[in-house]
Amino acid sequence: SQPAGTEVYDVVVVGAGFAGMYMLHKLRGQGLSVQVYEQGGDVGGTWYWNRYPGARCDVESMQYSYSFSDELQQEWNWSERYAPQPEILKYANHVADRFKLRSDIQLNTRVDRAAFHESSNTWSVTTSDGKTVMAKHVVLATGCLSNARVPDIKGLSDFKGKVYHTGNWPHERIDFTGLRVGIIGTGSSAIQSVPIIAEQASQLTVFQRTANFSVPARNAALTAEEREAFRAKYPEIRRFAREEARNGIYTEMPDKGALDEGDNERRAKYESRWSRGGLTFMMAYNNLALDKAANDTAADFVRDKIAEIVKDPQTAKLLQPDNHPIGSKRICVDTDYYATFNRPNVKLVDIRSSPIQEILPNAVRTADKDYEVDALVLATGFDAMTGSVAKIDIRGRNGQTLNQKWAEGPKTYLGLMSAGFPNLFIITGPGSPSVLSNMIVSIEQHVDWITDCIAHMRDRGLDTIEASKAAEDKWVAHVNEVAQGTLYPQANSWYMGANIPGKPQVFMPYIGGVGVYRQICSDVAAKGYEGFTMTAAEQPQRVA
Ligand code: NA7
Repeated sequence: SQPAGTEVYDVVVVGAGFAGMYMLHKLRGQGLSVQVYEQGGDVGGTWYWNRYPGARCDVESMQYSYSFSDELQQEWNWSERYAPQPEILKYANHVADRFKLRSDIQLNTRVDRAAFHESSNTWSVTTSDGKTVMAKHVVLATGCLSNARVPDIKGLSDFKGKVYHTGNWPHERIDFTGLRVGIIGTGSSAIQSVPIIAEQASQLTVFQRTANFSVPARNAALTAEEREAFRAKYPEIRRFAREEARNGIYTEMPDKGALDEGDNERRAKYESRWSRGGLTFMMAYNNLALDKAANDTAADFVRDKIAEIVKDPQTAKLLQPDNHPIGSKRICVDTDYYATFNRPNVKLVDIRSSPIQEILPNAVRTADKDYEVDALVLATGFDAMTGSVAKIDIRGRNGQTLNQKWAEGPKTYLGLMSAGFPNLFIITGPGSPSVLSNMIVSIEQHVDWITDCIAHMRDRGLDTIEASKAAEDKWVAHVNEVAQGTLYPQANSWYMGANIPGKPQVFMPYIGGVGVYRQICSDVAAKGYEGFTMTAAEQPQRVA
């Protein structure tokens, strides 16, 4: 029972990024009552928070966009091959307006708690404004890279200049003109922002623990003709991205392994991918993620490129990754990252050999030297895939919390549900392709699946759906087994939880490919939601 006046919804959705917005749109289309809570001051999720200089998506915009509305994809004009963050945020806002989503989204509201009540088979959801509502289903659309991680470095709070985290950037334009800036971290966010900050700062010091592989974006304005050509092919492009591509991106699929070709042919192929630019560099051959010797050929090619671009041999050497296969950490896509180290005002500091010991009020102290800085940028990443879910106190059957259940690593069936937590869905959760894919393709697939599942339940008067423990165990083992067959576990990456001290080291995303995964999910549904347990309502009824 609930206090009189408690609002009751069919579904509460947590988050109004690309996942939450589409989830709302689809569920409303089924006539369901839906309430979305969003912590940010507006829609857009990742693109609302990540406003650092140079922020862009590294999947091309014509593909990193919704496919559910043909009118939308035919009408929206992306300005560049990789649209900048403000444009992606504008697109998110356009979608919110176009599909009249805002009326069901409560902004500036964090979900703090969600508890399943076994007596009524409903969830109570408590928000930061102190309210509690009830819902039949809860959907976590909380994002995979949304819990920005500030490292625990001694003295950080005593730093007297400004400290910025790339994943939680202020809304006003930050101008580093005339300042000595230090940036910690060299992942995608740093690699995008370093060239821009270097143009403003009087001095930029880049603190690198692990060198990353990056390929040129070759970003450029899109012409009207290019957009039209793309749009004309959209049916095939979207079909391919969903069904055939491993990572949800339309590109030619390689039919050869890297060692099947001679040195000259191979070099020419890498050159052609390099000059075309972008993430699909890794699609030059079909075994780069599987075979170390094959992978070495691609890694050597990029290391050679770094040596060609960067003039100071010592800096070039430090920038050449030497401790993980290319692609086993998220490959980066850049505009002039390596060349930026040829600027006289940019310095690379190797903190692997000489770690940061503390932050002084005006400097970064490493084991062998102090580097004076006026402002600090933390490009130190996220508590990926589970971090935002872990911040919510989620209680399932018997009062068990999701954090207790996931103490040794996330456990899900298909990345969609976790046993013991009925009617709770996760979009792009751990155990699904998620961050190894074009996120919007994966988001749309999950949202469609969840919508169909809820419709199936309503049609049959079903009250709960829950992953069975046996199906979940089998899926977790499968996700792990597929990962072990690749080179991915050879890197200390955030895919493995390795960037968070104390986090269990488990390979979180499903690497079997977007198309394969979609087929598995569809088959499960076609077989009456195999691996899930469903219970009937005593008196089939709608909640709201
Ligand atoms: P990433 O890829 O997690 O990069 C974080 C970087 O920060 C990485 O170079 C880390 O080095 C470094 N780091 C993290 N903590 C520390 C400490 N304590 N000291 C020094 N260096 C540190 O995050 P991004 O935001 O760049 O990108 C995230 C994803 O967003 C990206 O892959 C795209 O999918 C979009 P490490 O490698 O751990 O040695």
